[in-house]
Amino acid sequence: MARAGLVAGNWKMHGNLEQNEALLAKVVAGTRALQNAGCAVCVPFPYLAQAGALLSATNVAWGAQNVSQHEQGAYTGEVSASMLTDLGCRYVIVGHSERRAYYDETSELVADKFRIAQSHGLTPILCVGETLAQREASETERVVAEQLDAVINTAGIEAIARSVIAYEPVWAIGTGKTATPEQAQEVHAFIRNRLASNNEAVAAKVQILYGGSVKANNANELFAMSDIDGGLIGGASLIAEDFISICLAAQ
Ligand code: G2H
Repeated sequence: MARAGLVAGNWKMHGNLEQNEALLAKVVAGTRALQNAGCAVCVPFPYLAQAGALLSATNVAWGAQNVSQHEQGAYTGEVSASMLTDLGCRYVIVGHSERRAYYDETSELVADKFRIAQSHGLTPILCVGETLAQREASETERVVAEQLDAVINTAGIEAIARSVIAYEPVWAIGTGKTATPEQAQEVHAFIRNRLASNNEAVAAKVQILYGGSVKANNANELFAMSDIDGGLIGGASLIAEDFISICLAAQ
């Protein structure tokens, strides 16, 4: 890999205090010797303080899975970027396909979340990806470009260098259907080339992760591709041994 690797766990809506403690203790121990790659966990909001307490003196960073587009105010149930920095978050996922699909998050809203996260010093992990119907209609590049361009138009191309991009084909998420390394590489290269047409230095620097049914037994071949810098890991991030193996594959 031309860039340092990164593996981020996306716990989604899983966990409890007892399980989290056991999982994080194993992840810390198993990734202690990680070289030239980072490891992070994006946990549900209620467990951010626990993650901070258990991870603050370790190599494992932590973050959230969503953030409000507003600074503060009467937005019942929302969590602001400054609250995330208060809790020591380094990362926040924005634009995950589950939020786009189930909570009607548009690319413009995702761009606003991206921008406010960065303005508070957080590193957004921007998720992009097409549905199966869009892939079958040969719309993958159009969809990914639209999702990417919304953020570039709002935050500027230089902002992309201070973010992480995750390509997550919706048809591969939690389905057990992983994109082949070649399919993933093709879209990663498209993303990097599109960024390069705006700013080559930004394109060369930004980490682009693959997400969608990454497992311990397919991480090596995915991460061997030249434009895949690591992974955003859902289900397998809840199993310590599997998540550690995936982190080690990103070195
Ligand atoms: C995609 C991924 C993590 P999974 O959503 O963001 O989940 O690895 O379970 O497909």
